[in-house]
Amino acid sequence: MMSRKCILIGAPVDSGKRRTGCLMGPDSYRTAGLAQALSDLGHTVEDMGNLSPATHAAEPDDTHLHQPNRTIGWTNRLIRTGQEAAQRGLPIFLGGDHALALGSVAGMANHAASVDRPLFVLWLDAHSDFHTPDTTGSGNLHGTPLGYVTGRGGFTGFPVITNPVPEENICIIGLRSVDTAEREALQNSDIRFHDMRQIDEHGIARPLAAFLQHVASQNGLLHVSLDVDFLDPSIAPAVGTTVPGGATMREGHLVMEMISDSGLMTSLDLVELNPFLDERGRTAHLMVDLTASALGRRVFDRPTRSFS
Ligand code: NNH
Ligand code: MN
Ligand code: MN
Ligand code: MN
Repeated sequence: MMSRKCILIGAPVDSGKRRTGCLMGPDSYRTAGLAQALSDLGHTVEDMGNLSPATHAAEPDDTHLHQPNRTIGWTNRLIRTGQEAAQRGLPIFLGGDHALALGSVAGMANHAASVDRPLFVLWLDAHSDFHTPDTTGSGNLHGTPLGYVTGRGGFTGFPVITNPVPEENICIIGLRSVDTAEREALQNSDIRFHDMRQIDEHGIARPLAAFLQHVASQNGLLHVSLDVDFLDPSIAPAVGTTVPGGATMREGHLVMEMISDSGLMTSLDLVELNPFLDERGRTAHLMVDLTASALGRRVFDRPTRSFS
């Protein structure tokens, strides 16, 4: 495992939905020992502390959207900070809700363009987050980042997407809650998506291995966006939008271990942790442990026996 420079970017974004608490996420990851876990693996760790949103206008009162202007402020801040950090190391965005990914992914797309490599995105989530401001029923912008970064319309007032992520560069795994408008848009898109039923039938390794192989063949950068609700709520209760039937402990770790083996990951989001809903820090600890798996933590360096 290559030694990396991990840059922790505290992004206490809490504007992406109505239930608050995700703003405590970054400090919860710190308390759960994220920096130590990474340095124990031989990585260098820099903690940039917690960011705040760029200056933004007051919220309009004539919109179905929840706090659009604060999310615009966050998006501006995260694009700039993320793009700068990506030149120096591997940014790890400590959320914060998933609205932070409007900025983190757009920033990584700009970075990828600047080094003339394609960006790929692995979206680990119960939800597809492919809404636009026009299609969202809830008005919660944490349901829109994949719509935004692929260049779908309707994001008035948001930074213009200069480097849209091609749909065929995106893979979503873990789906079990998809709104009607998203389902139709997804099915008409080139995004690769895998719901839990497919994972039950064929396992989680197969679609992931295929995607990682594809990223490698294109010499791509890989951004991983890990939503707490990818995991089953029985092991990861600290999230506002629990959906039963999620990934198990081992499925979660296997995904991260395969990402680590691939050596492809160049940036990571840890999102939707709501520490107010946690049980003695267990969800924060699990997210830290999954991050460690993605960055090289192993029981053994090599499989001790081949079963093939
Ligand atoms: N699709 C729903 C919405 O747009 C739920 C989104 N919630 C999430 N996404 N937690 O990951 O409101
Ligand atoms: Mn999400
Ligand atoms: Mn989700
Ligand atoms: Mn631990």
